[in-house]
Amino acid sequence: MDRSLQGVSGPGRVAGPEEGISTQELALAARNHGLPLECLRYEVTPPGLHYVLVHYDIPAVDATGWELTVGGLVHTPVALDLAALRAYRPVTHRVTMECAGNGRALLSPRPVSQPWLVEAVGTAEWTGVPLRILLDEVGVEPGAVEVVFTGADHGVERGVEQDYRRSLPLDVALGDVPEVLVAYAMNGEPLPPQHGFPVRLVVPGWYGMAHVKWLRDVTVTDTPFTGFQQSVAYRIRQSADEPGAPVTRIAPRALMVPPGFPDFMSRQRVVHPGFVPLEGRAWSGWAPVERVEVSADGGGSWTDADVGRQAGHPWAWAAWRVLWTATPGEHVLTVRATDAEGRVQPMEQPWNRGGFGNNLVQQVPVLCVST
Ligand SMILES: Nc1nc2c(c(=O)[nH]1)N[C@H]1C(S)=C(S)[C@@H](COP(=O)(O)O)O[C@H]1N2
Ligand SMILES: [Mo]
Repeated sequence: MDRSLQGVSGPGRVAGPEEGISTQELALAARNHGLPLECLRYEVTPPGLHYVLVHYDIPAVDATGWELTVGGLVHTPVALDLAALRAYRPVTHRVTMECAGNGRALLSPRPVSQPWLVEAVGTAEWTGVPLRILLDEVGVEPGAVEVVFTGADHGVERGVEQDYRRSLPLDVALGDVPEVLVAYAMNGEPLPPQHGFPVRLVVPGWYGMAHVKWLRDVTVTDTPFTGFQQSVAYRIRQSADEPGAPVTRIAPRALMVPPGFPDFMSRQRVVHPGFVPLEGRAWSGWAPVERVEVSADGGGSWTDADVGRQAGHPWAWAAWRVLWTATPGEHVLTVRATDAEGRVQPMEQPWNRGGFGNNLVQQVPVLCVST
């Protein structure tokens, strides 16, 4: 038996044609839960219903004695405790966050990893200090190119022992659209342990991996960060041997509150004939969602849904709604979002080895039965 880390931590791979979900993938799915899709009905996701993704363990972090260090290529490095962070003027952003691997388990072939269907999304009100305010205060020195964020969690991935660590380009870290937050509250309460207590990064519009939880250090650097979560993971690749492109902002996606009622085991949706209101949420990390269309015939014809923007919340999902007339028989409902920059969800799966950023349209089979 291989006693090195490689023995417990294999390379990334794609499932074989007939390979079902493994017990390892099930273990990940049981730890990392999604948003029950009926809870798309809430504009702000209630506590406990927001999706969770944790690579290693939820670390034990004691708020007493906890400090966030901000240093590297700066004039005056600082260490800030929670009281020091709370002393800044608090800023709140309502942000829809989605895991870059959302939709992965529906891909064919299936990348073997956290097996999300489509439910790795949630919207929360995050409160904290804008990162640019902290960086202005410590004084970023000339020659800085990136900012590296380190979490308090530690583990092994693909044979590499590591702290969870990601970077942002300096212009993104200092930007005000989106405004990156060092957040200490979620929906007005201290962060729950699974969402990064006591402090996490929030990068509105970007996929989840950028929002480093259990944040303990911020370091300004003069070279691009090449750590595991930046250069190995979270790259869009067709083959294992290419460097790939980094995963950044969230591609547009619309999801539907599953109509009617479900079967316990199969989750098959059942409705009765007549008017069935269809509703859900749609988002894009690039631009506001401008259009949501629904098809009841597999994409042959489309009906525009009413889209309600959240005034004052540019980083939060939009509600959509349309009325469908159900007739007895089997139907497949499809929903498709388009953002203001013309990005539209594809009808064919966008595939890459990690299953990142794929935003295939959602398809919901519905059985309509007479009462
Ligand atoms: N320190 C740390 N930060 C992390 C992660 C992690 O495992 N460790 N997971 C990332 C990923 S992949 C996602 S999708 C989001 C999930 O955030 P949530 O669990 O609050 O929804 O956190 C990100 N931040
Ligand atoms: Mo993620």
